[in-house]
Amino acid sequence: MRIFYTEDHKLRDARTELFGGELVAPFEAPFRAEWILAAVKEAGFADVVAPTRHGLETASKLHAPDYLEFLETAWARWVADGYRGEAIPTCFPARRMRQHPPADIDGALGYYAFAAETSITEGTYAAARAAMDCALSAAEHVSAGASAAFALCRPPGHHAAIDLYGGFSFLNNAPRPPPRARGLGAARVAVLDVDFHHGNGTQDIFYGRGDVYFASLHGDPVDAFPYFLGFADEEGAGEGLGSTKNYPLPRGTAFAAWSAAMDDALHRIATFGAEALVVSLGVDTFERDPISSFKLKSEDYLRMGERLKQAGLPIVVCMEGGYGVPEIGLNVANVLKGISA
Ligand code: Q9C
Ligand code: ZN
Repeated sequence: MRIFYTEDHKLRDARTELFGGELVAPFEAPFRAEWILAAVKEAGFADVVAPTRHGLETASKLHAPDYLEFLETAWARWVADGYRGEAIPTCFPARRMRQHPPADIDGALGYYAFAAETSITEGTYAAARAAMDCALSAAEHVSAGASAAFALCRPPGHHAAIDLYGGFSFLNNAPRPPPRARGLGAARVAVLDVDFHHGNGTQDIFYGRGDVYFASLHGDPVDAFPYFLGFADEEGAGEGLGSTKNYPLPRGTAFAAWSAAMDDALHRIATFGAEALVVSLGVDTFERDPISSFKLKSEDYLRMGERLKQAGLPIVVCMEGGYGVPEIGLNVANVLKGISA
């Protein structure tokens, strides 16, 4: 399985994350991609290539133009206003307030953020573009006939919505239907999001579309980030009605219950008639993940990969979350091994 990776992910190296009332060293940091790359190489995946640089054509179909312009210019605007720390929003257009982007960068941050933990820094936009390049290149590789590809995306993308960032995500990396499939016209693609957190961004982008099925297994938003989306009664809207499926799961969920939910999701994806599968792979479902509460074990990720392979579809795996512990590398390698078996 080919792996798409670029050192440009290191351009995303924030000093601060707002956590527990303190500015701490971010959980989403460069060591993650380095550990994952080392582990997949160790596991025998030697075909590691740099992504092709892409323009904003695909991003423009997923995100609003004003949002893309905001991301590209936010850091320069923040510095120009004389702020000395990293860019963190402080004021949000909450209930009964006006939804419009202010000219002031401090206000614009709040308008485009749905969460405040994620600082914007000098290299953030360039790194997010590079992550998107990995996802696009992996999708193109699968379109050219490969049965699977792994985009080692960093920063992650599944929380990035049409015009919102947060949850360590800026540009959505997940929804990259292989152009071959799109070219068929009747193309149907499924995104299966197995990160511990609900993929609110991906859901938002495809909520009204009937040609993309979105299924997410995640910590129940009653007690897990992103708190305000990912409930079982969200099923899509308009042409997309019935094309969104959420599996909110309780704290402490282990592989037996988790994999039963994944089986249900894959059956629905088969019924939907998907021709390609995009997997938003977070390994923050691991039992020792520092910010999550599921109980998956390293060997469970092998079973996960084997079950994904059984779907019998071309697979684009995009890296999302998974934090803190060395096992993130092994866990990702095990998923890839299962898919390749
Ligand atoms: N007390 C991804 O895994 N902070 N993003 C949660 C919990 C944000 C996770 C705080 C977690 C974002 C891609
Ligand atoms: Zn996550």
